[in-house]
Amino acid sequence: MKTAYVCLCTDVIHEGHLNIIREAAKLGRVVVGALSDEALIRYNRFPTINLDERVKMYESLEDVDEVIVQDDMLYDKVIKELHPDYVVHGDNWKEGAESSLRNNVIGLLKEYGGELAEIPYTYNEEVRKIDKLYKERLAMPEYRRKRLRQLISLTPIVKALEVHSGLTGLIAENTVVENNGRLDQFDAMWISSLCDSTAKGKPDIELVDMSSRLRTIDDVMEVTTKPIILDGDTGGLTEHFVYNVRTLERMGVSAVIIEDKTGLKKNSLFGTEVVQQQADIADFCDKISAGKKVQLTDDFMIIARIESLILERGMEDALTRARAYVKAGADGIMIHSRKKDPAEIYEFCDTFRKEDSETPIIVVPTSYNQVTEEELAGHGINIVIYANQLTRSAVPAMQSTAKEILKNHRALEVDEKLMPFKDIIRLIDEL
Ligand code: SPV
Ligand code: MG
Repeated sequence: MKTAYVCLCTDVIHEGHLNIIREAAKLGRVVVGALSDEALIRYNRFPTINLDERVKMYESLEDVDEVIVQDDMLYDKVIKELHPDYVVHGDNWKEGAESSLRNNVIGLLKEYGGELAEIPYTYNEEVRKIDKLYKERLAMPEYRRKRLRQLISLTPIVKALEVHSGLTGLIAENTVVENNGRLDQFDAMWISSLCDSTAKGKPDIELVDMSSRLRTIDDVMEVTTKPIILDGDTGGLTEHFVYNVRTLERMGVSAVIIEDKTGLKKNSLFGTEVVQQQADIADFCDKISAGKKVQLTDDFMIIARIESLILERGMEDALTRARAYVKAGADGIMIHSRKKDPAEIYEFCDTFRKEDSETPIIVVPTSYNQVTEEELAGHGINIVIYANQLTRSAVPAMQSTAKEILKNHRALEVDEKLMPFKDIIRLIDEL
């Protein structure tokens, strides 16, 4: 009896999947590989049911003889162990980033004469509808909110990209690249106070009020499913912060990060070049505790951001604050630095991790941008935030375009640097 192997990474079985399995059954004994959560989150949409549930679901399908777990996006291990006569897949992976996985499978099968059977992908109205419903489910607050905590336990380091609009949200949501044969994507979104303010032409001094910030969050949420970390600045008055925690939690935001500053907040990257005052430890602890007290789910996270290194108050001060904030209920610690060298960040993380192996650590490597995600994870860091790079790439591009048009009294010269208008009108799909 021949073996036909099908890897599935779906939460919802539709006609397209059933068709692939039916075709596989014509070729031999059907072994389904359920892609592990760790592999799935890099490759596809976030799972709404866990691996055990997916395995049970696949086992219940007619024509499926056995279900195994495929714990890597690449088929190497599975193919080497199983030596299937056929790998069966929809033909929709011939193009785009997934084609690298296809090429890898072709290479592996060639080694022993296995065959790739590609089934024309069913993409009818019903399949389209199921696909859309599945995506919309992920955008619901109860799914989105808990996803950050799920990611922290699933991946060595959660990668968050700055967004400040529906369009930048779509970039964080949809950008997928191939890296050494595997696919990769961002895990989460950071709604930066700097970039949200900049997009509105305002300075980053808590001038853009919470109603406006909520509007930005809503614009992003309308078109995305990935979890949101809000830059909550100082959190404002404790009496106001508790209301904002409730609102953010209800909307489906996963975490708010508040920084231990008081008075007129300026951007941290100014450091000591401007007057900035760090909050009293006890007052800031009260703010954290008050926020934790009012939240209704276990999903929502209040993360305390320590500004001691930014304000040159020393490592001991940073560590003292970290201990106090965790005791007050903080669900994570963000440690910030504007040095070019990551040494002080690593010293903080290594010391903190010796005392506390659990509390998530978050960093924003804007100035020390040479560090890799792997190095950060090696120092016990759980979330890396790319806090402003989308905005910083857009501003020079727009300034240069404006100058070119002014210089040439027409738009011809600049056109080759621009996205073709045929593409911009198709960038956003209609319902
Ligand atoms: C932001 O992105 O607004 C931040 C990070 O708070 S930083 O600009 O580095 O202070
Ligand atoms: Mg900020």
